[in-house]
Amino acid sequence: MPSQTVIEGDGTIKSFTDWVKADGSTDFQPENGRYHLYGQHMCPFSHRAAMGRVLKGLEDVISMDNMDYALSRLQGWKFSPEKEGCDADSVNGYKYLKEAYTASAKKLGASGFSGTVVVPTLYDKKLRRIVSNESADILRMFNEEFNEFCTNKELDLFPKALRPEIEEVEEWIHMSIGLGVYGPGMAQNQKGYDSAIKELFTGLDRAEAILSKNRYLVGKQLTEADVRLFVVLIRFDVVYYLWRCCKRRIADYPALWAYTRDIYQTGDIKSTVVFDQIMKGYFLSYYAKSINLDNIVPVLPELNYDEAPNRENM
Ligand SMILES: N[C@@H](CCC(=O)N[C@@H](CS)C(=O)NCC(=O)O)C(=O)O
Repeated sequence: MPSQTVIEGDGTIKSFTDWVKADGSTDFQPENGRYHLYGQHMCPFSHRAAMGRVLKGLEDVISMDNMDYALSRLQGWKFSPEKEGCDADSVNGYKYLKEAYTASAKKLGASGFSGTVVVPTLYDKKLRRIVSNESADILRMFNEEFNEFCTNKELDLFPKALRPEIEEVEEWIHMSIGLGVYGPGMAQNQKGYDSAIKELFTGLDRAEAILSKNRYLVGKQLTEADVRLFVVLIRFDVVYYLWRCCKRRIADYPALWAYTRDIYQTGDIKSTVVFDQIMKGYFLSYYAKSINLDNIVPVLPELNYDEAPNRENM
């Protein structure tokens, strides 16, 4: 079957956009042990995939390696098994993730890869190529396509009846919060900073209003919209707040704070939140270079994510 990954006019590939499908409509059948996730705990997008994997009970079905947290501008993501909590490439033995991208592009007949090498990356060990490097798609594949093998079939993060509403909520959350948290830190002048802060906190106030009346963003159940908001909220007070998003902490919003703890304490989600790597990742990667020239990782703020959320009856 033809690959959905596009070879651009210049002969290169910019992103991998294939899908694992249980209905046999693509070359990528769900199989136990066939797929591998390259991720990094610092990254909120990678965290979406890691949460999907754990929530659906796919830890034994889809293997995973955690990259070095210190993302380098020149080399990109690398494997540093000598660092605590970081893995070697258990599939290909590569040193850099870009090697998997180049080899996969060549395998597809392209001259090379010209996009950004990102985490998360979903890799097929059987066809020896990348399937997808888009977290939103990987989360949906984990949710829907591996039900034959996962331990939590019943959980549906993207139920048909709620799809339009989920997509609508995700759109504004992505723009004003998911991307919005980078605006204040990256602003280059006061005017840009002021408008970035306004957009971000308007989004957070909107989420607070919804979550003060509802346990979850959409319907009465956990959906992918919650996954996508949670990965930002759990990083907010320990990273983004320190990156000039300092009007208010999540811990100062009653509903957002309780909601963050509620999701943190759901299933095994806690195991996907590695604060040490989140802090190191943000403060030692090239992202931080403009505001943290000295490679100092600040202390983890004292916040009790294990405190009871008391939201079960909402
Ligand atoms: N659209 C991608 C974005 C993923 C992404 O931007 N990941 C960042 C880390 S948080 C990355 O790998 N950046 C690599 C770089 O900037 O060199 C997705 O959602 O999967």
